Amino acid sequence: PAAPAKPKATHALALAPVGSPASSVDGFVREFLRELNYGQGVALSTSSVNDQYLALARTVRHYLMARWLETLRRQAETQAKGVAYLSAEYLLGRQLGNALLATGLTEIVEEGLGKCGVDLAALRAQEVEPGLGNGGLGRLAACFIDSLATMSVPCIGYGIRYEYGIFRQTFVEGRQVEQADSWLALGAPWEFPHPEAAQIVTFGGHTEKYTDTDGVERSRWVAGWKVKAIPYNYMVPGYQNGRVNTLRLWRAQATDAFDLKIFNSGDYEEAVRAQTFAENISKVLYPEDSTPQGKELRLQQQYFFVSASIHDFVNSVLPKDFDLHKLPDRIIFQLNDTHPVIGVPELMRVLIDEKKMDWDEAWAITQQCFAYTCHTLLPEALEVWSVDLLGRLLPRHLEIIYRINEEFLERVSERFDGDQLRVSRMSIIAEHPERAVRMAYLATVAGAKVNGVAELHSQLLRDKVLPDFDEFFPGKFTNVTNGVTPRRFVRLANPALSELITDAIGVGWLTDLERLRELEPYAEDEEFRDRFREVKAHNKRRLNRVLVERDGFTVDDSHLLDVMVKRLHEYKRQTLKVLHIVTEYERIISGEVKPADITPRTFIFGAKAAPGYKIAKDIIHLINGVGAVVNNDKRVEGRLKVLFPPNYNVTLAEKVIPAADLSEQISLAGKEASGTGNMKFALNGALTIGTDDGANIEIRELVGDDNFFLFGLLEPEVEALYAKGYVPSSFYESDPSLKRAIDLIAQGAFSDGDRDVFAPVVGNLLYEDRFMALADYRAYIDAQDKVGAAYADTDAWTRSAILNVARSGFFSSDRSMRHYIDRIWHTPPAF
Ligand code: B1H
Repeated sequence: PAAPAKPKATHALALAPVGSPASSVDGFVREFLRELNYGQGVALSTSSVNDQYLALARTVRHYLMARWLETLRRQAETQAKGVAYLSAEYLLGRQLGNALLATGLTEIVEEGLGKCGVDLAALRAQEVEPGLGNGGLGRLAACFIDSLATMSVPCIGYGIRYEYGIFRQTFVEGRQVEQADSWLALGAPWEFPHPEAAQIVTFGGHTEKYTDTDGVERSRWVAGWKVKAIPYNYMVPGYQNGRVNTLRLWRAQATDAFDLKIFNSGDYEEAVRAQTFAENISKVLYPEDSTPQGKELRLQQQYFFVSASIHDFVNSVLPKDFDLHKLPDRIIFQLNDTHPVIGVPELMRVLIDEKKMDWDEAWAITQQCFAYTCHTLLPEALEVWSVDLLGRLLPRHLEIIYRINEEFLERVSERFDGDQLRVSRMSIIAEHPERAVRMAYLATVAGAKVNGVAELHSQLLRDKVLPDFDEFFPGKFTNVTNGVTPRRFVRLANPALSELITDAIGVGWLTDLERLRELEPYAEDEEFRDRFREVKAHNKRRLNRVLVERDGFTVDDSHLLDVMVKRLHEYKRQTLKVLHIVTEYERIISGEVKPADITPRTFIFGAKAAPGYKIAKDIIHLINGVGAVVNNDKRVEGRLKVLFPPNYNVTLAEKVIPAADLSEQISLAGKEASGTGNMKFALNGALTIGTDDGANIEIRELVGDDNFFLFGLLEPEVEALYAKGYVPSSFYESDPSLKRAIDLIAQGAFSDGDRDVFAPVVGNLLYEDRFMALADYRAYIDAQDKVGAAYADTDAWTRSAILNVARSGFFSSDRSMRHYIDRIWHTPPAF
């Protein structure tokens, strides 16, 4: 088929009516067997589960195809303004269930497969999720494109088709060991490669001045080497609305020049090495969440996908005769953090060097075509690229950045009377510790809007990180609080709760999540509460089945399920959670409490550590060490249990979150930009124990203080304590229960008596504790005691859980998208 980006033969496309093939059980069975026999080349009787899964995926694809082509046709016809979402990560999760939900085919498929003696659940389980992201940032991108499709807003997602996504985590003697994530190994039925629509991306070389044919003096980039970018398209179906948007991920390939070398140079080995070098660019996702390393390959990845995307959009998606002066009426490039910010000088280069625009024109257009979302406040997470590296890899872009900076600083100097301190503070180029480009500054100067991802985060961004810019660009900064897609995280992940909700308030809430408010009165309805509790218990039993099979763990549905799932990072404070568990354990073994007197709890952790993040890996080891001891100590009588299933990912999240009673959101105030797991838990009826941080604040405001366990320092108190001089050991000395917990760890109670194993973690807590776990310990333990007591009042707890669901509709990513559309993009629904 022709590349969908250029649907020329509209008459041919029109032959496929929307909704085809026939949506009947028999129609489905015909299609499925055809895919199995003629696509997969096997008979039903001899087919493997993987054959059946691939055939099913391709069959379901058929049902979306006509809608996809129709979406593209209408877009080509109307040229409606759309969003190009630029993101280095998309943490998509499994595709089959979502495609079935979007098409409304689940029942038909279940029945049809049943006729073939095939179990849909087994085929679902066969899918390996595309883990093309680290955590919240990548999952947010996936939620946003789902919402845009569901809201009929034109959007093309651009990113990288990593051959290896986020590593697969295993534990060996309690320590994290990483394995390559070969997500493509068993086939990739959801992707559509289009090698004929490849873009060329160049690197290196030098720039030179020349006199153009029109007599104008121009600069040009004489690049040193190039790679091919092959687009792989993925369907992004809206929820039962007939729209299918596109996600376009790029794969790096050597250009023909490399192949020629093989024949011409006679140096076969060298030629193949060159090929490997090119293909390395899309080989693997960097597994650092929030702490980017200044690695050359990473900059190559960033430029690779952004350059391919901008060229694709300008030269292939737009009609041939498109007047680029109107670009801002047609597209907004949304920068998902600083990773795609090299797109700013790239668009300038395309407009000036390739399209021969003059600087001022190009700059005016560029400033309207980009908007920037910041996802962090941690200083170590703010990306900078050394001038040395940038100049070597992208010499023309460095020139352009210099000029943008020069003109910007001139304006600053003019406005502030030559205030040199301010000028150097605001420079896009940092001078220390080395000359480097501050990507967040570049994005802020170029972006039409800059947004943070929760109220507190956006406020701190303006006040603490970019105050000079807020002053210089009034109105540029705004907030859009994150959201999550209710299709995946309520409807797909929690069918039992979804059914209960629909029984109570009817359909419609799934695309209008504020309607969950209508559940509020049901909190007082005893029968509803019973059913709600039964849903939780059902989800715990489902989780039990998954964990038994996956890891040999059991989950008791009478336990309070206390869950902390997120990337392992010191600021998120998994160690604080560990201190709570150790405290509970110590209370039992010291005889302070009888096991029978405590609320039985199962703690579930899920967390990957960046492979080079030593202390994070030590903390994983500690959690496993604590689990091994607590779970096997007879004195505990099974009243406490610590489970740490390895390789937490979207697939596991969909099973864990609906089963949870308690959601742990315990970052140090001011450090978690938003969090999105927090929203998923609340929407699934877990109560939150959390700090005054990120979107926790908005959750608490909405669900109400009575239905949320708040604890810990507030952000200004954190700042004040830092300023005063924080001495963690003073908390250790003055709180006997904290001292006992830390001493137990230090004495080797969780490491077979070996005092060295966890010494780095203990030492870090006592003498550094950058994220003030010890300062918040007492408040946390007290709050947890309240949780334990509250859970014992089953009815009151259930009431609170129902109110959490009823009052969390705000956290739909549809609402986030509405805000981006209204305040930033100005891209109304197309159809
Ligand atoms: C978030 C990142 C991130 N913020 C660098 N920053 C990365 C930074 O590969 N890297 O180098 C990867 C990821 N991720 C998260 O974004 C925030 O910590 C969360 O609080 C927030 O909810 C999420 C979505 O906005």
